[in-house]
Amino acid sequence: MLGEVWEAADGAPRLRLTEVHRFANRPVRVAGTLHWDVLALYQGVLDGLREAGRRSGGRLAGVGIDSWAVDYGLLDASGALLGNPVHYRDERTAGMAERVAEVLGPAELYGHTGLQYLPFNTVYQLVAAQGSPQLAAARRLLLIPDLISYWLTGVAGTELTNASTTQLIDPRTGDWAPGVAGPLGVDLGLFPPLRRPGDPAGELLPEVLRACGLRGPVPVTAVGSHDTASAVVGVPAQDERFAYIATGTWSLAGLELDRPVVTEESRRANFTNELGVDGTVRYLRNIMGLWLLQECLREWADGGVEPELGPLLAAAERVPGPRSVVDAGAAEFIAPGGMPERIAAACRRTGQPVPNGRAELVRCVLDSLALAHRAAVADATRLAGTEVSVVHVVGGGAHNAPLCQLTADACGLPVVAGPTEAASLGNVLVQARAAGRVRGGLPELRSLLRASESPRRFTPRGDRAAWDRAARRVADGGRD
Ligand code: LFR
Repeated sequence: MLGEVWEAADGAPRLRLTEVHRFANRPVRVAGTLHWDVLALYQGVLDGLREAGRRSGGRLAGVGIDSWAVDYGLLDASGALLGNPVHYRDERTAGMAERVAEVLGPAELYGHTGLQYLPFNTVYQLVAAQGSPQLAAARRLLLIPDLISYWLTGVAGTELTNASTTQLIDPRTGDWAPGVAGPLGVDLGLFPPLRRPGDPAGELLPEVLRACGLRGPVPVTAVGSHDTASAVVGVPAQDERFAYIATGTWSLAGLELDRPVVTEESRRANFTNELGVDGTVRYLRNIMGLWLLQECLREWADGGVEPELGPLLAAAERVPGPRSVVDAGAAEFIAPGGMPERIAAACRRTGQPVPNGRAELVRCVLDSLALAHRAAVADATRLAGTEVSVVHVVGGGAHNAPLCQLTADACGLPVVAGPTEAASLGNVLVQARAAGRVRGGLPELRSLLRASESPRRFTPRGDRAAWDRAARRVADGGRD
């Protein structure tokens, strides 16, 4: 994505974002393990930089990297990558929560880190890797955006917003949590020094400049390198009374707070305290998100071609609902494969009608997501002792009008949908500020966003009771 800050006729800055290159991210299962094809991703990044440079006369004012969280690459003493990073959806973390619990109970672990239990948190991946020759040979661990940044610059660092998803950071101090790493035998020395969004992260190496046809120097800036941290910067909120849902493969639903909520009640509600840009806390819950739909589409592909989403969504809108709903927070949906059958099985198990045909199944996914969004917003406000007057939906799902409307209906709150590219916008805004092109804190960055983007508004429609009943069906395992 190429971001440009330009001056409008009124003399005020505006932001423009252009997609210059898109590449597939295709995980590869090999010898029983699901990996990221990280070199293909790096090549995609180089191709994108070359295209961005071509469109801006070979000059770029900066580069910032964000990606999904928790996963990492290991480097040996010479800085060479030791194997392809393992995908967080790989099964290697099965049973790790139990193993960790023998050393640190769930309450104690939450007390240190305030992080939601997700089976794939980095700490469980590292415990699963213990004893492997690869980990033994490792001298450095780099989270995915830090790895890309290292290849581009030769400079190694650990960006804090993403580090906060490892379950090795204390959200109160914004520093490592030795009380977790020590007892679990995790070597914090593998992580290079922490850096914060806005910190310099090196310059593009001469070989990268050459490969991309760029003129140096091109500084690389640490941004909210966790995509969700950047997406929250990209929420065009007008004041502080908002909830956000960053929708894409995942739905990350919650609040922006100035301090973490690390209570036992919060742990039981499976809320996370990830760190955000400018010292904020992302108090949110991970919900399965459009992954449920993506996996259905993949399953329904005919000769490698997936069915078109538009007509399917239109058909799903005509199905009366909410009817059958599944728990879109359940770990049973994390792994890839067989999604339509798994959703049908969950409906059957909970005594609800099994969706009949694609439209009904898509409707079930949309209703289930809307319901999970509502629960997350309600629980977050209750646990943080605050209220909201609007729900911002950003990310890919902001394009999905039925999902936005159903979310408004279920929450009983207006939904403001867009921008879809919130993560890229948040990334670029933090770079632009570091480069001195824009000034201020998150409110100023967001007002620049509002001047540059036009989101769509969805007003809640009637029947709250139907959503209450659907919520009970999920909570009670199917009984109305
Ligand atoms: C979204 C996201 C989520 C994280 C999940 C796995 O893209 O980064 O925030 O929990 O991917 O890393």
